[in-house]
Amino acid sequence: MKKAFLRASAVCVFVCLLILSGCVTQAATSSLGGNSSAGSGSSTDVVNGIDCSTHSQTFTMGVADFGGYCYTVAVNQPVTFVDPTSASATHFICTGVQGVCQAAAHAPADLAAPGFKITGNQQHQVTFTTPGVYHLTCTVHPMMNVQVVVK
Ligand SMILES: [Cu+2]
Repeated sequence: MKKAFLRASAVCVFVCLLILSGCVTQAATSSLGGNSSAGSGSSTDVVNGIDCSTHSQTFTMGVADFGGYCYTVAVNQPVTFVDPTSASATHFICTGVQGVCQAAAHAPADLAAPGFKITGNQQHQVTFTTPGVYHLTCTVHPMMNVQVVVK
């Protein structure tokens, strides 16, 4: 009798876990769900209230790209960061917001604190290997922020 009860509750726990893991998977998918229709060429590719429909594998330092915009990049394809204009500027680019580095799961190692250094007329490439939404900032210029959707 007691054994049967234990077995029944074990089955219940198993079923509950199955249901729960289904919920978690669904939540993780829906957090990126806004992008899933982008393949159709729709221009309503909005993530966190920012239009991310522009695809770019090149990011220019400064307001041009780091002025709070959002870009979509391809997974496993190098993203090039360049500063072609401000010869004397130095930037440290990391995952985070408003000049503060924050660890981001699955982000390229170069983007971990303190970030990679880039100066005028230099280039630096990083490759995102995991789809998701990443926030990048510059620790030298807290106003430099850009959102990257990798897919
Ligand atoms: Cu900067």
